[in-house]
Amino acid sequence: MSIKTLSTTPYDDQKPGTSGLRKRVTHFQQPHYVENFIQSLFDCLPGKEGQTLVIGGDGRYFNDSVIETAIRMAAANGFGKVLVGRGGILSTPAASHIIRHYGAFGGIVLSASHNPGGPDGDFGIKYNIGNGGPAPERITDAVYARSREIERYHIVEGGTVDFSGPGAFALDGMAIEVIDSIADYAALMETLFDFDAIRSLFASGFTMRFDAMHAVTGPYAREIIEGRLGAPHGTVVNGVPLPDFGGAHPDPNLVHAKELYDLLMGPDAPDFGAASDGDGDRNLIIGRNRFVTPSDSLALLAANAHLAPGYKRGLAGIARSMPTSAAADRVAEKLGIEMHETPTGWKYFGNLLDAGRVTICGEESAGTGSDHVREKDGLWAVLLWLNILAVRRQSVDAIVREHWATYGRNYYSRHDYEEVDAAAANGVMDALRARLPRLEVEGFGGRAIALADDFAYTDPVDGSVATGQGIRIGFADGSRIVFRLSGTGTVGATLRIYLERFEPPHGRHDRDTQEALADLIGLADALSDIRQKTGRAAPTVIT
Ligand code: G16
Repeated sequence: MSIKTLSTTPYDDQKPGTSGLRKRVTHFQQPHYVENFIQSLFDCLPGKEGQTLVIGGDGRYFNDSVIETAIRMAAANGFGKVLVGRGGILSTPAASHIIRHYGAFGGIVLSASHNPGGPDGDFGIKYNIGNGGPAPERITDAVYARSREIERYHIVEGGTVDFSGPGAFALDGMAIEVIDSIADYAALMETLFDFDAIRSLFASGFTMRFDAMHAVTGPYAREIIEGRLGAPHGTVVNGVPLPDFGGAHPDPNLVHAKELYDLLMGPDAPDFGAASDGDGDRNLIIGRNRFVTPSDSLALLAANAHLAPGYKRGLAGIARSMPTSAAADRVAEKLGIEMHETPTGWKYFGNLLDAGRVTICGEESAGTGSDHVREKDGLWAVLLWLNILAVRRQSVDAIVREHWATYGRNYYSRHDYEEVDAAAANGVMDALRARLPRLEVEGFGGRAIALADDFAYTDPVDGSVATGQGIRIGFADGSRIVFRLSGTGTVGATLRIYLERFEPPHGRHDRDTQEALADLIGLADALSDIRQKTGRAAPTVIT
């Protein structure tokens, strides 16, 4: 066993996106691609010597191999200890909790989230800092810069690295502890939610289906929902994590979780349906005959959080990503608490959470979470919903309708054009950007435009600035269209169009969403000329 320093040549495409470096597995399998990125990261972490690093991933294809490489490189780069998930598995929120709970220096989380897995699927590497949250841009920018000049990496060769079962061992002087994160995570959930109340809800005959989509949440959901909360065996389906997610796309939306959606809309619907994604940080919430949009879910959770013991003292504030609907803003206004609008990416919530300025955060991309960790947390959202249902003893549909009657309804939808030619997608954005200065003056399609800009954000805690975060076009009546390029795709570009229209408390809340947004959809098409510029007749995914 010895530390080797091996020479390498840089790649020029290791720029982390919205959430770490995501590429096809085959891309990561290029010679030294993984080693280059991990060494670039370690080179940008002063003070790591002797510290503890958490390593784990969502169990997708290539997870084991990269975990072994990361452990060998951590030992060669002077870390004192590695905490690794049993079998290499840690959900993203559990990894965040483990980093915080054990006071680790940081963590490497291997996941491409909701993207498909398998030899031809996607892979990803992300670094989380000591607060448990995704590394801020100053770190990811430094890693990218380093990756463009790297010439060598350090690795321990020889010795055995076996993280298949619990235990502790050492590699060239670095301690390695294989941990089972499920118990730690479940214990944290017990501090936040009224498990007795939820147990009585299930005991009263309440029915649920949780679709773990053959992804990382399965074992956590089985332990908590079926084990500790007493839901009948079989409540959690697709609960065994598979390296290729059973060939499916572990994205809990209406397209990829269609079976769950159909069940909840059908004659044999359980009371409550939920799903989580590849690495367990996203969630989908569907009541019997009622899909809850992620933006509405954020607002509803914020308005009802006080019903759960962990939040009974109220919320310090709420934060949402810019493209998320303004439904939560109305709740913050009523509660008289701070509301923050940040760029897309959970990393932008970190400072606000650390500073105690917000308690709950959420994004339209099916992510909600709180200050209990520094990542979004799929199972947390499901448990908060269950806690609310256990206290209110109303259906999801009734709770949603009551919310709209109080706050009004933000009709909301996202239209995605996936795997579009990158030049064409950039062309759409550039043309829109060029029109911005005229739009506020001239309006469009006979509509007055109140706001037309490319979203920029100044972090109120550390003053850091993020620009170019998406084109916002706000109409005088409160409607809004946002155009943005995704930062998580791995092939070509994904263009997202976010559409939102506000219907006041006493307005019509029972319209079909696409129909209620039809005029905005037409305006978005006309403004962007997207069909002609991309050659696409329609969006790939509508959520
Ligand atoms: C990641 C980020 C989220 C972001 C989402 C969508 O989620 O953590 O904050 O909202 O991507 O990003 P984009 O619109 O750029 O594709 P995940 O679940 O993929 O890690």
